[in-house]
Amino acid sequence: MTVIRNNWTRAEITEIYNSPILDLIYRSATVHREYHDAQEVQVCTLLSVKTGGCPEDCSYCPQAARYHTDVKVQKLLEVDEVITAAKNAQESGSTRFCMGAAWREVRDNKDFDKVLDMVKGVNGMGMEVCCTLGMLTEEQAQKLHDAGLYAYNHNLDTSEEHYDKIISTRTYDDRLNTLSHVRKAKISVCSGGIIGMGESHNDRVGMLHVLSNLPEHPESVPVNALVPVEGTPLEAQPRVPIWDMIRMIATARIIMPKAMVRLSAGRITMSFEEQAMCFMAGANSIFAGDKLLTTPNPEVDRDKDMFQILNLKPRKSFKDATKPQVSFEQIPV
Ligand code: SAM
Ligand code: DTB
Ligand code: SF4
Repeated sequence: MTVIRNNWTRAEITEIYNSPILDLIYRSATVHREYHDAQEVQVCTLLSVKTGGCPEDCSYCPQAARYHTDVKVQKLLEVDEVITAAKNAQESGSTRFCMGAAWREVRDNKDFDKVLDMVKGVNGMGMEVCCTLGMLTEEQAQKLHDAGLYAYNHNLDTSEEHYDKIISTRTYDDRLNTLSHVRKAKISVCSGGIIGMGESHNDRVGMLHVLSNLPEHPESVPVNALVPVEGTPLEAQPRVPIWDMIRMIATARIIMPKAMVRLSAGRITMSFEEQAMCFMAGANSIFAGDKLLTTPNPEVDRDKDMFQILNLKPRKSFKDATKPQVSFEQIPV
């Protein structure tokens, strides 16, 4: 059995990332099969509960107030609107529901109380509930945990060296601190990044190095391909080569064998064959539904066809949890 290591060196990760592509895929597919059922892919749904008007300057993001994009500002949704969306997601076969807010950080106010109610509601339905709300204090993480939050998404996005070319309004250490608050509150950690933002291969290795050397690996590592959005500084970035996506996924799988590696943003421009290679390399989750937070994603029916062709089956919720919160019969895709 491949051992779980938290002491990978940058040189070792570089060597894996640069190995001949077919050898790399063979190795990652082997590690994947040691720890996971290779036919199983988790289907997750995203909902933007508060959209746009964000004070941060993340160059990739259509929700930053300072860039002129087509995104319409939408204040925090009502709890019942969110519950209805979660029910629809569950009925179409989703087992994780992730709520995103275009906030720099959580503030202790009525909006946060409302998010806590959303978390309670979705957890009560037997779905893995996840949030991505920006920076959190230890106390806020604890409150989310007490409300039933299962996972928190907070991406490192890129390497520490490339970070200030992408974002200037918060630091890498801010991100790491939030991750440690999430970990301390016993919430499952979801953290990964984006490729295709003008970073070097070395930057990608750098990000994977930080993630794989955390005291505990994130349970979930999203690998996003940049979705370039008109009006953002990265609007003209070329599409990231599929081979780079595969190298990223395979390397993440090899160095963090137990993590769920999520083939996240960017599927809209990928063929079934390209996505199949990503699953072969060890990706085992997708976001379903025709919208991510604000950008397009493949239609549910198209993904159903893909699951059928590739003989994939949706994974049940709470599979890795020591104590399943609620036992619930899932509706198959
Ligand atoms: N505002 C919170 C934050 O930044 O932590 C949560 C929401 S934010 C939209 C969640 C993540 O979405 C970002 O960290 C980034 O990795 C990803 N993301 C945003 N825009 C993207 C884009 N155009 N393409 C790919 N990923 C993107
Ligand atoms: C993550 O790593 N990818 C998802 C989720 N975490 C929140 C979000 C991708 C957002 C893509 C841009 C958009 O739709 O606004
Ligand atoms: Fe705001 Fe998050 Fe977008 Fe950055 S990624 S601009 S913090 S919504």
